[in-house]
Amino acid sequence: MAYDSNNIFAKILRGEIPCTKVFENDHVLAFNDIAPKAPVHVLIIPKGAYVSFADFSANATDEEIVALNRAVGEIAREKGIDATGYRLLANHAEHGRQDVPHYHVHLLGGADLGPCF
Ligand code: D5M
Repeated sequence: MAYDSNNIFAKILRGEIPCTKVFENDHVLAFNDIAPKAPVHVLIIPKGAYVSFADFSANATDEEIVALNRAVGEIAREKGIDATGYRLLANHAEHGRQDVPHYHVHLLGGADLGPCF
């Protein structure tokens, strides 16, 4: 699937749509989900144009992959959910019900999320 530069997260990265930013560095932006499913619901995205986990894991540089993973851990610590726990989720394509075609990790926590399956 080709990257669509008009997707919502691309617009957020270009500053065309506002977001509630919680973290940013050279490779990563993180912001609150607009429809939170938990007291903490942050979306962590690479700044590079990657459609999905499949695209990111195959084509991102090692530096980008490390940066995104380190950001997830750092944000969890900053949000104070490291000790109590959290859930990471990345939806991929049709069966994963991915809505926004720019790779993102959902970080959910701040309450008992219940069983995943
Ligand atoms: O999840 C896409 C997620 O993106 C979903 O939880 C809503 C969120 N979303 C959509 N638009 C926005 C804006 N403008 N700001 C913040 N969050 C947003 P998916 O994994 O693709 O199904």
